[in-house]
Amino acid sequence: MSKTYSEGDHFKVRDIGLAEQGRMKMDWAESRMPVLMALREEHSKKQSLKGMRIAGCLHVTKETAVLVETLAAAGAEISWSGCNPLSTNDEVAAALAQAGISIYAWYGMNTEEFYWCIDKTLEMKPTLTLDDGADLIFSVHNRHPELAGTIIGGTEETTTGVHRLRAMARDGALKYPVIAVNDAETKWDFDNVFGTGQSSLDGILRATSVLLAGKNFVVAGYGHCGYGCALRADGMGANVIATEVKPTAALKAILHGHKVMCMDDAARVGDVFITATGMKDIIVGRHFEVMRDGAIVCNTGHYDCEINLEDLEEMAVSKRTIRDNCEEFTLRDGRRIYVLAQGRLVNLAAAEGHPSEVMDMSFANQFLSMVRLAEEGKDLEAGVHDIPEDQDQRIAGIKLATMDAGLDVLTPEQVAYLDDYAAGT
Ligand code: ARJ
Repeated sequence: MSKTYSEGDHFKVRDIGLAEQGRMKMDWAESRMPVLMALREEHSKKQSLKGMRIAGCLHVTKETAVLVETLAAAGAEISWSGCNPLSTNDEVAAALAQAGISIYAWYGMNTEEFYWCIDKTLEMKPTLTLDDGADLIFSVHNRHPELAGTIIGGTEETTTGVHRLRAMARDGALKYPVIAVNDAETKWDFDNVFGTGQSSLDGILRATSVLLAGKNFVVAGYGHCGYGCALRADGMGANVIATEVKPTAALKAILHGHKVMCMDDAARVGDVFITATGMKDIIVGRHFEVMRDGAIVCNTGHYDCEINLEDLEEMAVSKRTIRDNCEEFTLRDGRRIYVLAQGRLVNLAAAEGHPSEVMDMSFANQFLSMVRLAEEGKDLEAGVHDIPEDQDQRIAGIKLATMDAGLDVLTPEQVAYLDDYAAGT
């Protein structure tokens, strides 16, 4: 990989010369993100974020760029880094840098560079933080605690991050209010299901080009993300096998028409494996030991701990990159196992992440949460806060209006009927 960079006083990206291609990707995304664009129009007039300094740590994609430029249009000063070493789109990063946004992000960075980028974004002494995976909030708390005092609040995009922040809040360790964007219905019920389903299969197909019809497709974790992957793999004719630890989730998978097995059994029969659990060590040495020749293994969870690649490295006699984002490990007995995107989020590393249409709603929630924090964050207690219910309906309403759908309205009599406990049979 080329180790040259473009650097300026407000950015470090792979190649600023890619800005024009990045801008075209952003134009494409804007035309598919009507909710965020409506919010941009409204809040650029109101300047709702004037005086706010927002540090963001979230995958640098064309959709994120639309969010960034919406925050900037509303008056905020921005400093951004990516939240995964393999998810930055270098063209988009260049376009944002070209537009004057402070940004520190490039595809293929190492862990040290990852934290260097986060630290650069913190130099602005933010008033708000915006996270996906909570690495920025953790950095403030663990390495720059002196910054917490001037931070009004933050947001968190994803299940894994919200989970950890709730644990932190329970221990009394979280120093400022954080809004759980993930837990909005217009986020988890769309992004996590339909976004993950489509983009993960997109990543698998770009990295392998295999036929899915007739394959045994093992989904580890039948939460919202796993459900989305299963739904789409099933639609392409694969035989879906789910693995779970939670009885109700396992039961759902069965009633959706899938097989449920423990991983020790699924490992023997799977052709394609995807982990979507948020838990470490889902696929480990003893599973690789029994896999079929040619098995494909990938992850769509936030962190790269779900597939134990150290185990596989130890078992392999050779390794080569056979296609982009596809590494072939050959074991002692000659079996070959293919790992996609180094076990990192396959949908962002090997494809482009969720489509713009679905990120539109996730990022409308991010944007409105930033505005809420700017307006009333000082009155919110340290801890994890939910999105208000009316925000979900408002976002869904704007989205629906762009979709040629008709929506019925309850009459006053119908509204009264709902609560009428005198009316029975
Ligand atoms: C930015 C994306 C994209 C995309 O909202 C999703 C989530 O919860 C993630 C966990 O890290 C990934 C994030 N996501 C998916 N697709 N973020 N742009 N196109």
